[in-house]
Amino acid sequence: MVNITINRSTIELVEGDITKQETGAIVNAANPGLLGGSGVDGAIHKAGGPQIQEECRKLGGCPTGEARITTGGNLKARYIIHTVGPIYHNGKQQEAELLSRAYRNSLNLASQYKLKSIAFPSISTGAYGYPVDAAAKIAIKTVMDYINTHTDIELVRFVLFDQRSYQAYKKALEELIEQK
Ligand code: AR6
Repeated sequence: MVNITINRSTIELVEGDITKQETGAIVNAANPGLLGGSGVDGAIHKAGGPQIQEECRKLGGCPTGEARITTGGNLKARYIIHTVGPIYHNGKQQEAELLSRAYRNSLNLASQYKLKSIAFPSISTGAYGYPVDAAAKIAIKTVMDYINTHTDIELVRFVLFDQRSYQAYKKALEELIEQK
């Protein structure tokens, strides 16, 4: 586990399962239909129960880079923020901007709901194929920029599912801190 405080907020990196988090919200790496899928999306719907799918159905989808919110169902987290990262093609289809927007819009929603803590998975780096080293830099940089200008969210935790992803985020965090 790594953590660092910037401005009034802590960024934390842990290796683990996002469905077990007790943060105010956990973020789901969803698809534009919001009707469930594999990976972290499948795990969240499975652990949260069928009512999440019911709430998602009423939302009518979510464009790439945007975010929507539902309750946490049976999860410990009070809310689930569903965001849609980009599918990685060649890096020239605005993937970086769309990935950054997915993080930023999720943080904005957490602020709107007055949440003090939020947990993110590594958006887009599974089925959507975003190279994890590049994605980690964008994720951490976007969160750093946000907490430098907003003080309401006290804890932003990245929950990385495997050692490879954890190491990529740790490296990105260390490099971005050095540049400050
Ligand atoms: N906790 C934390 N991270 C997890 C968990 C978990 N329980 N399970 C998987 N991961 P992915 P994407 C990691 O494919 O690339 C879905 O079908 C996983 O190891 O879940 O944004 C959606 O419906 C990887 O590091 O999301 C979309 O269609 C990371 O989460 C599509 O996949 C993201 O992998 C979204 O693809």
